[in-house]
Amino acid sequence: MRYGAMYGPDVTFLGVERCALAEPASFAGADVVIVGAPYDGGTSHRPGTRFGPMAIRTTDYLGHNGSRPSLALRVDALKDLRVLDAGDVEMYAGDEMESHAAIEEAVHTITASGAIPVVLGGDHSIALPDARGVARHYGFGRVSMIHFDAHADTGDIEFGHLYGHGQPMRRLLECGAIRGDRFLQLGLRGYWPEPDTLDWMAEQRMRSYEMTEIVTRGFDECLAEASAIAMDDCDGVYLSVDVDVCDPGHAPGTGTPEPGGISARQLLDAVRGICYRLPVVGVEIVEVSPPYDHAEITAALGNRVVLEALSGIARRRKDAESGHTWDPAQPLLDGR
Ligand SMILES: [Mn+2]
Repeated sequence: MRYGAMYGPDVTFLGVERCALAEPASFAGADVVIVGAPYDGGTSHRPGTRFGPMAIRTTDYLGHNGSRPSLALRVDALKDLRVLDAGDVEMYAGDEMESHAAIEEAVHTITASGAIPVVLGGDHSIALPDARGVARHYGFGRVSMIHFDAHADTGDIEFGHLYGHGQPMRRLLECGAIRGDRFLQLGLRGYWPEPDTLDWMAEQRMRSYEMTEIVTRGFDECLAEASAIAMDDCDGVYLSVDVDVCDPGHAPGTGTPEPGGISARQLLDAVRGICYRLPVVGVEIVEVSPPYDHAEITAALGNRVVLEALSGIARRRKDAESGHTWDPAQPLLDGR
């Protein structure tokens, strides 16, 4: 079933064709299936990400016509790939266990069909069922994690429970879905978590690029190093984008803003490059909270994160067929 109009009209991402996860024939042969997870019961501070999926789907000044030709990559991801939108997974207000179970089943169903799931959050608690759903298909420990965020999201017990939006990464390691030494975090900053949590992360051999390191060494160098680690003895990469990795000036509509982040431009280039260079098997964009947004800045960024990911994947497949390779950080001047 589709969730319908509870959090907005039952429209699709920029007008792509719809499908229904209960009807396998409707998404057979899809390259990418977009699905909304309007869950914000894991939020610790400002709520509202349940309105994220609809805002990410529709915030765009161009016609919602199922076509987005990339100026930079010379692909039209929504046409070159078969991209479908399965609507929103039904969420159970106040029940994170049942809600997370429904998300995990949806993501696993998409992955098992051979398509790449692109999950529109929702708060970051959904990273646990999202990445687990992918790992159940590829094998626990076989998919690495590249995680953009201001926060490590490795808390243990927060507000008396285990499954809030500050804890999914610890739960993913504990259950074995993702290996600690293939867990790459970029953009951390601020005043959380506590030292005991940092100690636990170090014991797990997680690699976190705090903003000071990114500024000192350069974002591209950190990304290249993280990408190399991600591809060492793993079969695919799960890409988790918390929009609060960007500076609040570039992404004000989010629950736990932390000053001093990367720019929207840096995030889009990073997502594009990762999806072009690496075998990405799942993507999520989380923590877009429209009630705290201004002028749709954050929703528009979320929309473009999805498009950069899809365009990178489309260009990767096109070049794999033709044998061309190029540096997606460089302008594409020959127009191929
Ligand atoms: Mn997060």
